[in-house]
Amino acid sequence: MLFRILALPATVAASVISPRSSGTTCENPAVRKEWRTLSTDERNSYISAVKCLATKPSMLGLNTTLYDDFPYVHNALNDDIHFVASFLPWHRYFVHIYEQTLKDCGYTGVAAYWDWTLDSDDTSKSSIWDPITGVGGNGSPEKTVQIGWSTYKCVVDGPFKDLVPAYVTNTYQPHCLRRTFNNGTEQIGNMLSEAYTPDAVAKINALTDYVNFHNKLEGGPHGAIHSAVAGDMMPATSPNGKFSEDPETRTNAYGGIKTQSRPGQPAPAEATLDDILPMAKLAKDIPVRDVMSTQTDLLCYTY
Ligand SMILES: *[C@@H]1O[C@H](CO)[C@@H](O)[C@H](O)[C@H]1NC(C)=O
Ligand SMILES: *[C@@H]1O[C@H](CO)[C@@H](O)[C@H](O)[C@H]1NC(C)=O
Ligand SMILES: [Cu+2]
Repeated sequence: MLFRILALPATVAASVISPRSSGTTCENPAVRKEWRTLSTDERNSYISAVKCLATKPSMLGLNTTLYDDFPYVHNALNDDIHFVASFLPWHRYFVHIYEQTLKDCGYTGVAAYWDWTLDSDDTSKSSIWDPITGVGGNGSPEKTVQIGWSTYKCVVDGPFKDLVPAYVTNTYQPHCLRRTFNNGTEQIGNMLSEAYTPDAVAKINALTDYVNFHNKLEGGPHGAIHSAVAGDMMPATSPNGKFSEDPETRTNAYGGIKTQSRPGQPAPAEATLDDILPMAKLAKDIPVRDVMSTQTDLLCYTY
């Protein structure tokens, strides 16, 4: 399963604009919850909805499931949405679409996220991996899958042990859900937690320059969690639930490179709020400015 929730604070004192768009009907924003604060019913409802996605047809016209549409689109757009200015707004919009799709499949709660900082003392022992109250644990050496030249460990407990993700990158290759907890070597160790301790995340949140903030967040905690869980990666999410310590100035702070910077290529254009977030038919493509605030008709949530 794949869900991410990223806050989009940070900033540069770019423009100072009210955090709410005018005319919003977002009077009572949904309050997103950390996984472990969901009630048993909410957790079960969430898990059933993820499983439901895996029983519905693709909305992209693929011969795979609605569940697979999300990793498929995320991967297809990989180079357009990572290490560029739109990393945060794109993922914010993507998570919103995922949440809506879960609701269409019967989920009745609010979007959930995993606060990595709560586990940084010993990530591999987190209750998030619990087979009953969590999402199941590490891959098992007892059940493996061969993909290309590599052997991967399959998740064998918890609600997603029978999930069969269809794609490896964008190649059709149905396989078990894979996880290989690690610390950059073969060891599990503490799963690169230096990058997402409460302190490390607080330092990033305190950055006032959008470009700096986005680079440190993407390259730091976000990258560490991807690498440390490995395999198909799992429900990642927000290290940082808070929308912003300084919404007045931060809401419309945006900038940086519009496309990835490549050696030998001309320098990328400067990103703007009018840049379009591509969603590859999963939803409407919209401009960055439409997701700069979470308290609008479109998004309407808080933490
Ligand atoms: C689905 O499409 C893939 C190509 O993307 C093909 O390899 C596979 O055989 C198809 N599966 C079914 C069940 O039609
Ligand atoms: C990984 O964990 C092992 C065992 O705990 C430790 O010896 C090693 O230094 C760790 N490596 C990193 C990069 O944290
Ligand atoms: Cu991504």
